[in-house]
Amino acid sequence: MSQKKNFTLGEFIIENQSAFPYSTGELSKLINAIRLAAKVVNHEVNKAGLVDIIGEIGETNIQGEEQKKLDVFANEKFIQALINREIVCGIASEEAEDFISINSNDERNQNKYIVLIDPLDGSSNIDVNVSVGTIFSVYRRITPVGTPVTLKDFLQPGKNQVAAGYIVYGTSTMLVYTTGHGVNGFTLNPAIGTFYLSHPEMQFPETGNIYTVNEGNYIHFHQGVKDYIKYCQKEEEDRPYTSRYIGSLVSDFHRNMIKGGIYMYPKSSITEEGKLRLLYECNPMAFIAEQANGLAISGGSRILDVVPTELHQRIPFFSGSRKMVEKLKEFLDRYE
Ligand code: P6P
Repeated sequence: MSQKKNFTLGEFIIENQSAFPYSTGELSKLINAIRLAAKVVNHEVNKAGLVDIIGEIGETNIQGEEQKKLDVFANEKFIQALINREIVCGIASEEAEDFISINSNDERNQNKYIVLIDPLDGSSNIDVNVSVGTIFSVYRRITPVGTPVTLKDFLQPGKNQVAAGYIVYGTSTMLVYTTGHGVNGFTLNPAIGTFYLSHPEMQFPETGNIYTVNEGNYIHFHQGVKDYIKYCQKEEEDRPYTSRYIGSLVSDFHRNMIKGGIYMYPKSSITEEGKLRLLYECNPMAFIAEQANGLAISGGSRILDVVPTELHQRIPFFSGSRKMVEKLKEFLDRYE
């Protein structure tokens, strides 16, 4: 695939679609819809502190979490962008209990894709001006085209994904995504509203010296995780590692993919299933991790092999540089 630096995202999509002559172009249209919504949300995130769109709306989402105005705004914008183009037949969102079934009247589209999205991950950081992100995951439906989607279309293992990506609204706004042929990062030039290919063929360094975990939960972790954290802190070989934790999955994952590191959100005695959601946080990040020569596991199993049972199910999540995840697994296996 052509990786010409400074390609715009639009040029990149066209160039890479031409590599698949039989493609209908719907996946390209889908990524373009994500691109548009990302610009709209970025604009709002960047002015959040200036106008009355931060803070809570006095409602809670299905996770029982205080809904932020920007959560709801971002959710509406991504869903609107996808529905308006009639290229997806279903959407599931972290912000909504049930999935949305979409019937298209546009015969030009096979209408075969479904999207799962966490529209504004880490939104508790908005009020303190720490970066947040959007995470998306794309599958082909498995029920017949032309019939309403069912829960079965959404409960597919992560290895079935056709695309996944994230937008990180940080010091600069980036869109990073994969369609199964490597990972590429695009940085937004806000002056002209264009994403440029700034990080072609992103790869996790094989190892690193950053470990990322909320150490405030240390006493609740299972012994294997505790032992690994002590291993990271021991003065030996290339250690102690550096501890870095932003509390925003997209930002922590993105930093570790560039510098090398491991992100951990383990299960614990207070969160037996972990905290992160399998379908619209762990699966898309795991697809990106593996496409960038990293790993993503949940205890003993590969995240992308897990067969989901519920739309909003949580799962322990460990992802990052291959050698660091393999070393963690050695510690976990001692207690399995
Ligand atoms: P904790 C944000 O709410 C999130 O889902 C991830 O973005 C982040 O990594 C994690 O939760 C932070 O959780 O329990 O450390 O605040």
